[in-house]
Amino acid sequence: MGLLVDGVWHDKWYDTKSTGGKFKRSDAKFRNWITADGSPGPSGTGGFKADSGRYHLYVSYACPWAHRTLIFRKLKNLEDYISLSVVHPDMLGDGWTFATDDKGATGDTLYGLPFARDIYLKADPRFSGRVTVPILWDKDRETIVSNESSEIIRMFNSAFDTLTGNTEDYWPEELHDPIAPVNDRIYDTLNNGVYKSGFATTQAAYDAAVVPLFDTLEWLEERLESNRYLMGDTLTEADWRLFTTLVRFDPVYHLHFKCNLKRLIDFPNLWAYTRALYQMPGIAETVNFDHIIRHYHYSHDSINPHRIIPVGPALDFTAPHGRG
Ligand SMILES: N[C@@H](CCC(=O)N[C@@H](CS)C(=O)NCC(=O)O)C(=O)O
Repeated sequence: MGLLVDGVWHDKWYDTKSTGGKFKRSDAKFRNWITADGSPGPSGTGGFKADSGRYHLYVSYACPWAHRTLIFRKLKNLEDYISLSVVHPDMLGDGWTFATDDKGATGDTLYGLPFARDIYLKADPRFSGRVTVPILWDKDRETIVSNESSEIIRMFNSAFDTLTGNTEDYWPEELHDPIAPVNDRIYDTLNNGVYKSGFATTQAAYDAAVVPLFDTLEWLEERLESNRYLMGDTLTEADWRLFTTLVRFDPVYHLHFKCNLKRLIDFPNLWAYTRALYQMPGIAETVNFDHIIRHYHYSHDSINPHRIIPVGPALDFTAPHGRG
């Protein structure tokens, strides 16, 4: 685990000293958008036109943020249009690597480079910041289009529609307003909340994260009692953003990140909803529990110094969900 400063790699854990024990996630630095015609998106510069074979996605199967982009690549039939590399699940002193000695880790199928940081350095030899996945790469301009998952999924949602003919819309115009506060609460208290809980280095920072986290789970449990999806009958990006955290909850966050007031399976609606999403066509193929469980327990030696990988829990994501 580390970061680049002026193009030089430093093997350093997150700094929580300056924040009273709190984990603070830094903002993604590459914020351009692929658009249908190459015009600029909401941020960054233009010139990234949707095209077949031009873009490459670097992901970790373990990472919930990268997982969102894998799901959208699948849902929007982009697999033949956007190529893929998968990093090794172990993220140690060199950060994410392209080692291939683990099933599912593909190596850097584009350039054969050893480390994910080399992709950042190829885009900007003086890059400063964390080397995170997902990375959306432009093979033509040899640069990073974006390393922000919430924006990558919106590009995937619509930019390639005329090429693929897939016009399914997970961010429909009329739901932009209602989706925003739901995304915000889920991001802050749950998607990022599990990390704030798990990476806290003081009791106060942990308490401040874990209490709102379970409040949000209770709120969602109630919402899903009378709603099939977060926005009622329409399946949206809000559901997929939630799903990648829920699917990791019992295998990782409950034990490793100390989010243990309850398990996901103790919330009947949330658990059935998670199974319903898992069972949608193609989704199970994007979920790699071996990488998920291995990555967290093996990589975070300040939390799990002996790197023992827990045996469970035994969960059946394929059990009937009964949600229509
Ligand atoms: N804002 C980014 C966050 C991505 C992120 O933090 N990914 C984690 C993996 S789950 C990572 O690569 N961490 C490496 C690090 O922080 O050094 C996004 O949503 O795309």
